[in-house]
Amino acid sequence: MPTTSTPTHCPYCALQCGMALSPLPTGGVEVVERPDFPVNRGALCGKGRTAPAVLSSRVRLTTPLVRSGGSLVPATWEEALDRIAAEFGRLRAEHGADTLGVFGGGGLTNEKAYALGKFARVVLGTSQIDYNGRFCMSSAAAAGIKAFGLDRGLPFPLEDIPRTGCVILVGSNLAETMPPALRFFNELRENGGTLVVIDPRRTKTAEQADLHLAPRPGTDLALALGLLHLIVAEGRVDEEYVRERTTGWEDARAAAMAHWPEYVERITGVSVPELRETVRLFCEPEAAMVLTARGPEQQSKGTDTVGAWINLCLATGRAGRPLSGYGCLTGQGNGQGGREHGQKADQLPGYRKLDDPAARRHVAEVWGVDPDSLPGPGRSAYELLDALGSDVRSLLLMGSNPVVSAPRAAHIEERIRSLEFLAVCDVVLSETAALADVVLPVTQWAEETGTTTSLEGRVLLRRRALTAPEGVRSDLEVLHELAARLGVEKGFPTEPEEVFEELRRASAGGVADYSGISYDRLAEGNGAGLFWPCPAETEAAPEPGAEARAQGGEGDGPQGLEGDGRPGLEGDGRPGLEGDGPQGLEGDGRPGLEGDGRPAGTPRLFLDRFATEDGRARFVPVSHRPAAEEPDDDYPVLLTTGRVVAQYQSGAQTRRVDELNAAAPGPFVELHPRLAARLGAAEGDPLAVVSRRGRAVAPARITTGIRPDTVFMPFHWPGEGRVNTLTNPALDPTSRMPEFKVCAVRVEIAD
Ligand SMILES: Nc1nc2c(c(=O)[nH]1)N[C@H]1C(S)=C(S)[C@@H](COP(=O)(O)OP(=O)(O)OC[C@H]3O[C@@H](n4cnc5c(=O)[nH]c(N)nc54)[C@H](O)[C@@H]3O)O[C@H]1N2
Ligand SMILES: Nc1nc2c(c(=O)[nH]1)N[C@H]1C(S)=C(S)[C@@H](COP(=O)(O)OP(=O)(O)OC[C@H]3O[C@@H](n4cnc5c(=O)[nH]c(N)nc54)[C@H](O)[C@@H]3O)O[C@H]1N2
Ligand code: SF4
Ligand SMILES: [Mo]
Repeated sequence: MPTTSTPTHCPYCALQCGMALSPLPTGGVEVVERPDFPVNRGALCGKGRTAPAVLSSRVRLTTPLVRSGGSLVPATWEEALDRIAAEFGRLRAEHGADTLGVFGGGGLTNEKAYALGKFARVVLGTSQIDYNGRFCMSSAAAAGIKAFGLDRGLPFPLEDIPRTGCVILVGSNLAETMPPALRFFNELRENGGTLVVIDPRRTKTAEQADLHLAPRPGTDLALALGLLHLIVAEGRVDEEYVRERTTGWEDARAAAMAHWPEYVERITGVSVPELRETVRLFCEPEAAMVLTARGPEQQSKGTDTVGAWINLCLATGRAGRPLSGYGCLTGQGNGQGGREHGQKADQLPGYRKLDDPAARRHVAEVWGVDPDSLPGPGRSAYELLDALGSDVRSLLLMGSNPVVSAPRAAHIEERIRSLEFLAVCDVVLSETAALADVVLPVTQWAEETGTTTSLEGRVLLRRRALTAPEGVRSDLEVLHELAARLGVEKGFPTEPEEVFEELRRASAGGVADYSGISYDRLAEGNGAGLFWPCPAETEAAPEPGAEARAQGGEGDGPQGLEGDGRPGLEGDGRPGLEGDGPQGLEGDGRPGLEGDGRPAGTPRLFLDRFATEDGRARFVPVSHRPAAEEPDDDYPVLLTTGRVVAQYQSGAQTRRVDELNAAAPGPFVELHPRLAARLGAAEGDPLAVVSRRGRAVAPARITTGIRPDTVFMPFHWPGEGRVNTLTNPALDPTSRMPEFKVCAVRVEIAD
């Protein structure tokens, strides 16, 4: 094992902050700053700083567990693996492959996500695989594909933010969810740019804003339409851009014109002068951006909502131009890569479509199987969880804790309990693992090597920095062993680099093309990574000025990407941005170039053309519609949910860290003093929040920083305070994203 410090990345969120791990004389590692990594420049939030605490075996699972006589008891690896293989084999023989479910996670490395998708299709032969990213950014992904023909969270690096003129941040509380990223927005403001934050709560992020709009939860779609209406009415449309670079404007314009500002004010609670001021801040500078996060996306109309924000960018010529664009702030550590390599219900590696015959042929060839043997698309995450115990009789779970994080969680917990067989790979005994028939203890970030793709589309190398505790094995080893037991001896290597080499080939020619990326390239220089698409020909250093040409074009790209191969490559990945990049793109020496002049993949997308067949971005005509559940006499208050800085997701990992628990010990109900007065509630009083799906209890936290018609709860805790007991699984029709961000509740003092 390394005796000096190892450069690597944080295990948690999509910012993928660089850090180094230094061995301690007493064993274990400590986190050391890595100021040379350009994104966070050494800064870390408390979760990243304390991440090594979860490595210690005190909080770890270090032996497989098998259910026996109603309880989980220690077992050998052989027993545990044999049991899983036997159960999967039996259920498949008796009931068919589609009764075997697989659920993955956006925290898994690219290698694991790839291997898991391949395992489901090739070893189990099931279509029933999906993952928690469906709960995360799937609406933004769907809207991005519709409009631009391609989904990469940010089409530009974060370093562009300080140099744009205005950023509208919709439903992101990044001061708590990605604290080191706040720097880019502070720099924006220091440079004279402005920040508009849209959030029903006056969050830490909203406090940094020049303008904070606090709409009623679930009304972002109307808000964006109202802004577009004003943009048209005030003559601020970039007609030339619309003509040359887009299609579908007339229908989108007509839809927006039906959303009068006064009507929008009534729906959203945002005043007409605030709408006008937002338009002014957004339209006056030469460049501007819209960034969305979970606020507008986790809605039953999330795809249309993001579409409306993209329309705003397109109408004003603020997409596919330097320092302008729409982006989604992806959430999980590998939330980007995790959605590209095949653990999604409808997907094959390289962001290919499972129902595309050419894509099936390409991937089947890499996998050495008959294309016809690959199953078709399966169910989306919530629908899969909802089918447990009925159509889907067993589940292999890797990288998620749905008992805490799924919507309508009491129902989902009951579905999980009704499974014939549940196998969970985890590092700790999560609330879901505790229900399993077999639990396999696996290695984590610092004990294994792998790649992740950050919210910028930057592929990074996470390196092994210490030896795993005795008794644990990697997820890749688990898949290898299970495959062998189920009759597939080859194709599931345990070395991450070997898996990556195959992933490269499987992704080649796809939308998310990693074929030009290698561990060696990722390890070079300061380890700043490579942006996809990064096709193989960029590996051999091209002549400066040469274009990174799209290769292949076998016609297997989904979403009309075929034509000339992958659009979006020309121009934005090539050296020579200097000339045409206004506003200081030059400055720091051509962004996106590695030391030796090779392009670092494609940091900036769409500068010359969008990834659609005709190269134009597509407006989508969208209209306001209410949330799936609106308040009424019985449930008169709106509930929204989200995060706090010191806990991560279902809390499976961070609730094991003393320092983080001290900072965020448990759930709470944030409410306005007026609502508190109506209930007769004082700070800290236990409140019962009741929805049509259940009841949760947590102490009151009274603040003027929230709308009086809304309460907020974080979702990091199980048990009585589990907010997902309340949430509404109404799904977006396109992305199948559940409506985590709005449902109707009644609030009472708990007795
Ligand atoms: N500390 C911490 N950091 C994390 C995570 C974590 O669990 N903890 N998780 C990571 C992951 S996977 C993700 S996806 C990201 C999420 O990052 P964010 O999207 O920033 O996180 P959230 O708190 O879910 O939601 C952001 C904001 O949306 C607001 N909101 C609620 N309803 C609405 C609405 O209807 N409209 C609008 N405009 N806003 C609304 C909430 O008040 C909240 O402040 O964070 C990542 N980083
Ligand atoms: N109410 C409400 N609910 C939400 C949200 C919300 O805003 N509001 N947000 C949603 C979003 S955006 C997300 S992303 C989900 C996240 O919620 P979950 O999917 O539950 O995510 P985590 O809590 O990160 O769960 C990851 C699990 O995998 C384990 N793990 C970590 N790394 C590895 C690994 O490498 N291998 C294996 N085998 N296991 C590993 C962890 O210990 C943990 O138990 O929650 C969703 N739920
Ligand atoms: S911001 Fe995200 S990546 Fe950075 S240290 Fe915190 S959790 Fe880790
Ligand atoms: Mo997420």
